[in-house]
Amino acid sequence: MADIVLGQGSSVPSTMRTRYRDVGDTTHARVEALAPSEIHLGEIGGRTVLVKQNFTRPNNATQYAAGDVVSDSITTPTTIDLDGCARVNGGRGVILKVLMVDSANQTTKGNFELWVFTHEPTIDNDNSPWTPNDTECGYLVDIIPLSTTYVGDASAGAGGNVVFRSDIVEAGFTCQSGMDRLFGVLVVRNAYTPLANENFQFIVEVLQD
Ligand SMILES: [Ca+2]
Ligand SMILES: [Ca+2]
Repeated sequence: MADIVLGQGSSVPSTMRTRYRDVGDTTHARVEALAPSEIHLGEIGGRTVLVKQNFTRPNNATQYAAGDVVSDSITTPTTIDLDGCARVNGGRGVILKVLMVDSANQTTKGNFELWVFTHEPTIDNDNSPWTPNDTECGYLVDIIPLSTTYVGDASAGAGGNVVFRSDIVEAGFTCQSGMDRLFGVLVVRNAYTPLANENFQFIVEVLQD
């Protein structure tokens, strides 16, 4: 005889799947197994991933004022989309740390913050003041100062690079339904003179639930 399978929605719990396996002639052995689901066995403390994204700022070297947004356009800027922060859509996790690799090694370093949201805010144009509204701020995960700088290649300007490192963050989040993404906005807090087409790479360490 063939195996007999009792799937979800029958007389077994929705998380289980029961199979009566044919072990010869008219005899069946009952086998219980977990149905395909989000249940994990033997996993302790979630798992840690590095979420990466980058953007290139506009082709100008216009000095920023404190409080300006650093973004990818002076007319149609986009947020820093951090895909895969959660393991599943609507999932949860904790941001542990952020590294930002700046393609330019300027003499006066930028003093940057990464604002992280669960819902996409309206990002301001590059080199314009950052103006999140009250509703948008209600979706903040954290504001992460990129407070420590490490010079990589010490060549001046475009020939060099600098790594900005946050302190330990520990910012918990729940992604909005249907998304595993968080949204970032880079804000500068000093008068920073950038390079044209300066690139910013983000490496976000996330402990996923
Ligand atoms: Ca460089
Ligand atoms: Ca400005």
